[in-house]
Amino acid sequence: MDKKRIIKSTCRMCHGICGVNVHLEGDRVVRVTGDKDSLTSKGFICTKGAASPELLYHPDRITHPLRRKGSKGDNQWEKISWDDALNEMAEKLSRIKKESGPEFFGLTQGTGRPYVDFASRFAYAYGTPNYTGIAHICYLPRMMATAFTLGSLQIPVSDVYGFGGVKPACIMIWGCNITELGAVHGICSKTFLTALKNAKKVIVVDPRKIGPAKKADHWLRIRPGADGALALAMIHVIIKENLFDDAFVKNHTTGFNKLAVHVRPFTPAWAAKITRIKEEEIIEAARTYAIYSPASIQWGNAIDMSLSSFQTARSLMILRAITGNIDVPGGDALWVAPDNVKLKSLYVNAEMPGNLLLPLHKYHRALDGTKVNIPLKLPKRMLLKSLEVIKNKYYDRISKISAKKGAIARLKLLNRLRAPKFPVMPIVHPPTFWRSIADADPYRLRALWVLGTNPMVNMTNPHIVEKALSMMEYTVVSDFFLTPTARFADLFLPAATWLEQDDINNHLKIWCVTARKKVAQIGDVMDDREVMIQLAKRLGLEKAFPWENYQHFLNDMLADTGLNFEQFREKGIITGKMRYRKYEEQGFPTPSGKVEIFSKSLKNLSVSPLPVYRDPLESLQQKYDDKNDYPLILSAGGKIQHYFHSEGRQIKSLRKRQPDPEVEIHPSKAKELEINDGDWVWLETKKGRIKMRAKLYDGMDNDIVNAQFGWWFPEENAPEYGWRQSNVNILFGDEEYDPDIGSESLRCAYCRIYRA
Ligand SMILES: Nc1nc2c(c(=O)[nH]1)N[C@H]1C(S)=C(S)[C@@H](COP(=O)(O)OP(=O)(O)OC[C@H]3O[C@@H](n4cnc5c(=O)[nH]c(N)nc54)[C@H](O)[C@@H]3O)O[C@H]1N2
Ligand SMILES: Nc1nc2c(c(=O)[nH]1)N[C@H]1C(S)=C(S)[C@@H](COP(=O)(O)OP(=O)(O)OC[C@H]3O[C@@H](n4cnc5c(=O)[nH]c(N)nc54)[C@H](O)[C@@H]3O)O[C@H]1N2
Ligand code: SF4
Ligand SMILES: [Mo]
Repeated sequence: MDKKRIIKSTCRMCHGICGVNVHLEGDRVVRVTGDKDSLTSKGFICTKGAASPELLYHPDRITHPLRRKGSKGDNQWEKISWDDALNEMAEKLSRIKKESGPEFFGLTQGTGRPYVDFASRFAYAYGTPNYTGIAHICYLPRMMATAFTLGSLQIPVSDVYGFGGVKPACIMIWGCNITELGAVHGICSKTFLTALKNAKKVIVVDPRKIGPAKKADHWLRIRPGADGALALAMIHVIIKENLFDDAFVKNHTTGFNKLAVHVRPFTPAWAAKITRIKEEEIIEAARTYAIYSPASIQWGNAIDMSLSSFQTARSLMILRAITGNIDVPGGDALWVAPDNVKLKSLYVNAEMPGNLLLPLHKYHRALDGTKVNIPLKLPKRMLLKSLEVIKNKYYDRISKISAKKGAIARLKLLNRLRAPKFPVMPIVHPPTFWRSIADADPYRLRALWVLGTNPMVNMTNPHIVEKALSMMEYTVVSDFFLTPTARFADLFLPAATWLEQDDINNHLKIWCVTARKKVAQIGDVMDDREVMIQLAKRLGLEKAFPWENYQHFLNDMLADTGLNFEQFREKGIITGKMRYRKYEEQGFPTPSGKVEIFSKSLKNLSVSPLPVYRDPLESLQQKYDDKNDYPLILSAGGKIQHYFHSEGRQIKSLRKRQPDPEVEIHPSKAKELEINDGDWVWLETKKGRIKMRAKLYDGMDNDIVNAQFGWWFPEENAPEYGWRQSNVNILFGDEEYDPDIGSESLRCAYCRIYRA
């Protein structure tokens, strides 16, 4: 019989926070279970994590590089070697750089996956500003709000571990479904649930009666898209009733008096009309949040998808600040990363994303810059010279003093160079990126690397994505499977899954790094980071990728710990030394050294320096003169428990749990429309319609429908894989965007629904 072994590792079927035991029989991974000894997850494992071996051994996985045969999009391939694949790609990229300039290459990625530390670094080192992803609707609005308020790219996180001996007395869950999803942005749901049980007061802000809402002290059943109004009204109440933390406000914030005047009109009565939450409930919840201390806000992705994503996130940061909850035990923690591991998190290690590798004058050519076609006006030499000075200063500051100050400084600088449409968007705006390829405006990219993302399903306006992909001269896709996106590749690079990776797992989990261990190798798959290191050699980018191979990179990251990767694997975890109230000694890394309630930096970018609210329904109403034809409010997204985004539909155990795409509809509305539970229905907006299964759900208002996102059907015919049938993003075309950061209102749109 094959020898049985258990290897401890870190799961990566989502953002990766759970410690797991990988069970092997001989060389075969037979099971993955939760690790009771894990400090982050205490034995938890979700269905996705447990399905990891199914992903590893899936028969549809592509395990060798493929080159397109036949015409683009036909899904006809020939197997080639890695050497051929990398040589071809390097040759192509070198040629394009020489003929047209590096900006004619673009790179797009998905949410944080293991490759995340390398992707932007690769693009910037190559010399293109055209790096993008999905961040405008995921995390970035909250991250940039943190940058402009605390001066830091490090987002405060609910102190669920209670390292300071105190856990939150009050937890406000805002647009976040962590208890169902398994893990959200670096917190495991089990750890969160323990903290939740411990809290004296729980507030839930969600249009749906999610698990914790059932027992919450306040369930604020908010109308979708109205979060910004509620947040402002809560600030109003807390200031009016003198419930703020006087000492913290006095000593550690700027602009409080301006805020107090600014929020006067944002009364609970004003917000009640917009949010559908009773005035009294708003007041009571604000009191609870302010009085029960320490309090923390567990915020979620719903905030990132409105027409005031950035501003709402600013309001929530301000709520945290004026109640004195930032960086205190049991409040909203700012983790201390292990200080001797070079690779902490890209959010605290500003070197890793490689922003500084891009020559400044190249920013000028970004696809979403309004200046792109205008020649630099100042004598070019002079301008570039002064920019070099700023850049050097900036380099220095960013690496030596703090990544945080650098973030704002960088953005301001980029704004001067790029004049982007969305002033607080630090990378190319994704919808504009795709539109620009389709329209060749301001110019058409010649080569594109789609690295671990499926934009045909996760992007709004997917018809434009399709058009863009079909027009590209040369597209490389890195993935595990052939997807509706990969179909358009000229070159397909098969990626390693987490069971095939060694890693210093760092993503977001910044009070520790944990080990991930390679236990298998299927076919010729390769870690995306090894791919980039090997490509860098061929492209002369060794300065940015100075490692012989990926193993050397890992050892380099650990060099100051006294451990090599093997030893780290044995140890399993390196933790930072948690300290709270760091601001008392070092202030906040903002220009003023304080929490910037009023932000001059924003004012300089022509962004409201105090938080405001924009109602998506108001602007939608102007466009819908036939509003009666689309009488329901659509929340289009929300993550699915058993899948990570558009992944996993080919994994049997997961598909069994969630076989069909679902749209939730209130039973009374369903009755009115003669829809039964489980019926196939058409869900339609002005932009298109899709088919989903109706799921009757009474935990929300009767004019709201809530649709899943991420659907395509790997079992259906290639090359389309049914991507048009149930893809919720078909319902969104050219949208109105949040003017600050470019997000779409995906949680609040008008729709109608009827039996198919
Ligand atoms: N299982 C699983 N886990 C995941 C992921 C996954 O795909 N699957 N994805 C990961 C990623 S990248 C992300 S971004 C996170 C996202 O995870 P979360 O931050 O939890 O966000 P969502 O699940 O998108 O939505 C959270 C909640 O928002 C509510 N909601 C809908 N509209 C509104 C609104 O207008 N206002 C408010 N306040 N609430 C609203 C929904 O009812 C839902 O309960 O999850 C991560 N974890
Ligand atoms: N309407 C609507 N749209 C949304 C959302 C919503 O709520 N509503 N949510 C948004 C959010 S929050 C996010 S984060 C995005 C998600 O967008 P993405 O993060 O891009 O997720 P996927 O669409 O699943 O595409 C990821 C692809 O990468 C592959 N993959 C997985 N891991 C690796 C790896 O390590 N290496 C490589 N090379 N490939 C890998 C998978 O097989 C899959 O095909 O979608 C966004 N789009
Ligand atoms: S929550 Fe994420 S990290 Fe944890 S077991 Fe599930 S997929 Fe793995
Ligand atoms: Mo996300």
